[in-house]
Amino acid sequence: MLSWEYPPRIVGGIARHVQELAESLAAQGVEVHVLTASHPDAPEEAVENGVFLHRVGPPFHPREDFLGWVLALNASMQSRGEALLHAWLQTEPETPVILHAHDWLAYPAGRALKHAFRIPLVATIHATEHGRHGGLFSDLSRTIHQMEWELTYEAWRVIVCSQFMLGEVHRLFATPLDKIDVIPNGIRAEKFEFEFPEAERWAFRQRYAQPDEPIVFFVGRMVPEKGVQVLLQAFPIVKAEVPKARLVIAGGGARAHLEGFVRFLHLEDSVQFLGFIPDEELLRLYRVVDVAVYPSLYEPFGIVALEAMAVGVPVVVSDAGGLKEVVWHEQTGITTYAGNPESLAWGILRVLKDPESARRRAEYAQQVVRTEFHWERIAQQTRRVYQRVWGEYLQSGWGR
Ligand code: NHF
Repeated sequence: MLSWEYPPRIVGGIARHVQELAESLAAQGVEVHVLTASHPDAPEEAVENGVFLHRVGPPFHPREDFLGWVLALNASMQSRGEALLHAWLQTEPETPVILHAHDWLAYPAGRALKHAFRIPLVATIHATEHGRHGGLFSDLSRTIHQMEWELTYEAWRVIVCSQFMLGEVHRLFATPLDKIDVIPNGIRAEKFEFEFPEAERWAFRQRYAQPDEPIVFFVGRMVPEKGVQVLLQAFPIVKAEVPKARLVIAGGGARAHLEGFVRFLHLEDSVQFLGFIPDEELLRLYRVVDVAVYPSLYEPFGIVALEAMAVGVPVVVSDAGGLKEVVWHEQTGITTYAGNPESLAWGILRVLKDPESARRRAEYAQQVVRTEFHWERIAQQTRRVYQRVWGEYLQSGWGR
């Protein structure tokens, strides 16, 4: 597998996806090697929970030359990949080997290794540049779009995480529908089931709010498509009916403009930005908040909604992209109109003003997460894709 992020390097959902998929595949007997970017706090070569990790290349990406860094990372992934493949193909030439690239950020290395060793490449498209920006408005975006298209073209099969993404990839890249497999993302619900005694829980909650103040929670990157600005616009409407509500916003990225907007709204006393938070704090936060809100304008899937659902926190989401496949309106949560603060405020107030129905939906959501979105099943579906690809590859005459 090739991925630009893998814990402890976490930028967005891909890191979680690749780690949990890789570990679940390993638990099912697949030997998984992940080529990924190096990180100052992680070993370059390691076996973590059954997964072989090879962290290579420059650890930091300069803001002004992201593409240059991606290409440098890919050159490093390619050379480490070459060394691994040479060794395996010499010692075990009969063992099936599949390359699996996650998003355009791993495309150059994936393509190079595919052609050098004549082994099949599978691609997961987690999101598209066109979707993220609502179009292609810069040379960088056009370059990324081109690389995404090439990745879908070079891949033997393409995996996407929602029906929404199936449509988007087909529409943007003309990928044949029968070349795409839809496999949802999952969540490891167990990670939320740790000991958190009542007294400790209240003390922790006190850092963010008083006991009688309901906490509205958001976690995500501070980029326009995740919709924090819509949530800030909705919050005065929420406060008009529930004056004690507090908003806690976690996630990395530049936020000076959002803080300025909070001051403009005179909400400084009830909105708190935490910035990027480690998992330890995130998991605890989920255990103390009253509602989790994901108001994305574009969302291929939305693993964060699964996180809240796994813990039993009521969710209010927008109906963008895959989110409405993850959260079933009125059954496992509330979906609202994307980009519409009134609609979002309505959803949040529905939870805050009727906690009993919210609790019922959250309980059902907890069950659904455990049956529909668990990694064991997703890893099995992924293995089926690998098996199909390997079978077709052997028949194809293209191989080694
Ligand atoms: O969950 C992992 C993630 C998705 O919606 C998410 C996104 C990028 O934006 O598949 O990839």
